[in-house]
Amino acid sequence: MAKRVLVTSALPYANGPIHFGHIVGAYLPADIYVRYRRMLGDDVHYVCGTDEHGVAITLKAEQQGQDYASYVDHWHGVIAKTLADVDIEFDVFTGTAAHRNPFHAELAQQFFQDLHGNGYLVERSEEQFFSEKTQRFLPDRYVQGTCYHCGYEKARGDECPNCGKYLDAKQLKSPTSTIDGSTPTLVETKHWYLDLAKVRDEWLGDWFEGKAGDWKPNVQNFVRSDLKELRERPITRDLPWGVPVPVDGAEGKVLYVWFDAPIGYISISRQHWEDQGQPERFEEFWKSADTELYHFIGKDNITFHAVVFPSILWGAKRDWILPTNVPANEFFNLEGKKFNTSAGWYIPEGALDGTVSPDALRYALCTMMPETADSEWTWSELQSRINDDLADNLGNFASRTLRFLEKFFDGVIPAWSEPNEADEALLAAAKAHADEFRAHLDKFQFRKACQALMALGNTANKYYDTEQPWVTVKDDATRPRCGQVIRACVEMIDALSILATPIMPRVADNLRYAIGRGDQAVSLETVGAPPSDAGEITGAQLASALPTFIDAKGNKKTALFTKVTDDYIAAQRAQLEEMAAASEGPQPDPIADGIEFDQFAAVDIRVGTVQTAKKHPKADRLLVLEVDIGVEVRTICAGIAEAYAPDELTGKRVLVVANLGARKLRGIESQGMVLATDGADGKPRIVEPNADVPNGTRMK
Ligand code: B3M
Ligand code: ZN
Repeated sequence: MAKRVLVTSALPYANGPIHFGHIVGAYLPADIYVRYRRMLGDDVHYVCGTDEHGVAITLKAEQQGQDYASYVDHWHGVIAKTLADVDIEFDVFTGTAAHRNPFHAELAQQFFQDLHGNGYLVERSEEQFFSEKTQRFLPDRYVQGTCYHCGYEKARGDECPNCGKYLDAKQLKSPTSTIDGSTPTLVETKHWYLDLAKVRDEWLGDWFEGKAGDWKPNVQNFVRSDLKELRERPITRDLPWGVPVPVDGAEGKVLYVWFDAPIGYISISRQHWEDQGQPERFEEFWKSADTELYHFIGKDNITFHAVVFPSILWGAKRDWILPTNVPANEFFNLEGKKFNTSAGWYIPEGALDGTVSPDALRYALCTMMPETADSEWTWSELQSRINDDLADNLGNFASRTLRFLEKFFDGVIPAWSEPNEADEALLAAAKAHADEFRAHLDKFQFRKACQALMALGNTANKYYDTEQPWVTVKDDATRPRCGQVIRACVEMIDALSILATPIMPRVADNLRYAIGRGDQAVSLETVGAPPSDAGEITGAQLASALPTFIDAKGNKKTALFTKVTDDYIAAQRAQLEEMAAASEGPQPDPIADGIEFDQFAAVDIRVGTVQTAKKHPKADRLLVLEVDIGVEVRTICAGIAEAYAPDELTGKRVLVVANLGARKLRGIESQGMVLATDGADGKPRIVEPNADVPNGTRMK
């Protein structure tokens, strides 16, 4: 019987790009799981969208002078594309903002009211920072100040980026508003809290423990310690963007982003079935106790999915289903360090294009998945997985079988006939690998599922080597046996394509077209069974179904996978180091103490042109310039010899501080100063005025 299955991945914040760490944590495993369950014949819907509310978003949009809706639209598009590029295929990908999802706000408000009515919300007034200057409250990171744990000066109102502790904004030292720089005052405001301890005592604790053993160990351990320390969580904010709090007198207040975001899974589903013209399926899925519900997330989202969201679903008391499981992954690093775009520690867009196909990338990422502990991307691991596993194992088996058929059997796949013991053993081994594969995926062990796929490849390659079809083909007496062996190899390509289906969907398709089964349904049940149609197969695409590529000599070739070269890997590593080094360049100096306008106006800066330049006879660092500043010609000693040869300065336009007292520099009187700054290499650079400004013009 087909089961109803809902799969979700964490709704990515529409607030920046997503990288491999996110993909391997929450999207790739979900997508593989969805394809796997579909292959089992289940009725699976994969639901996702962008998370479009919250302070991180409003603050960035305001800083960039963009309206909130256009800001989230931009990131929605970028994120959707990144996910599509690795073939993450959702049934629906919308979001939580009102203009993208007409059902979201109403549903989130209904949850709020249900929880309120059922006694799980606590209402409380408390003081909160307020900017008199802009007349608005300053929740979370709208305030910054000095951390009262570690002394870090730019701690945010919700969290200290230095020591990682959660903060009570009111206790920050020297708080300032991040939007207007003013010192905020404390003003009384009303907020609602979710009484998690009450839910835990009534139900949550028993529910969670009742499923002990189902949870992945990382989730189980994390939540157990969380449950002990549950406190009330504020679920509203004073903000101009979000889902309005549905209570009279709550103008200007919205639901906290972490309250409305998981409800997004439900509202996005609703939208999905409305768009499909099957609105009745929404409740059929979300309110039937036997629907399975899986949330794929990264470890930083465990509390919200295994504690807070179940409490919201249960506390509303409207028969919403509860998560069947929350397969959370740990963190994914890059070559030993956290992915960090601003520190230059990331894989630049396009780095894999033309070298690593989306399928090869999916497979490699899957083998590196941080399932039980943090893990990392290394370039050498990528190379081994593609070359050793994909090219030498899978690719080699497929291509030698297909080319053999083309060469010795005129492209006709022989009938399955008179299988011997070795063939029976081969089928039994294939079935065993398929069973392992299934068991691993049922437990969300994606790395082990990859190993089962490779084990099947090894079994198939060994069979080919042992049976030596290249020998048996030569003799009429053994040729029938050769035909059966190569047919058995075709059945192994079939089996490999089936196990590859969730992980490498395109490769699986290629393989199935290669053996003439491109249009047939894929089922794990058939792996290891003798072929249902034992006759010979004509018209299969064979090696021409495999992807084409241009080899080093410029020839067009086909191969299931192309190998990754040492040069490519070395270049990627070098590029990573370069990007990191470049981003460590000089940090801008802090802004100096304030001055009055008069002080600025007292500095007389004139536009000039260098007439001559020569080396200072006694100082290597200095050049002696004659500069025409309109009113007169000045002699100026400038510390720029390190960066400029005297010749290249003649005719250069400069800015000169003209009323600076003259001073002698190693014997030559310098009558002013040429404005310069430091380049990225730390060497001086002359500041040049606009070309059409005459000498002598004063800067103001
Ligand atoms: N947007 C956090 C994240 O992207 C958050 C997840 C929401 S899931 C309902 O990691
Ligand atoms: Zn701190």
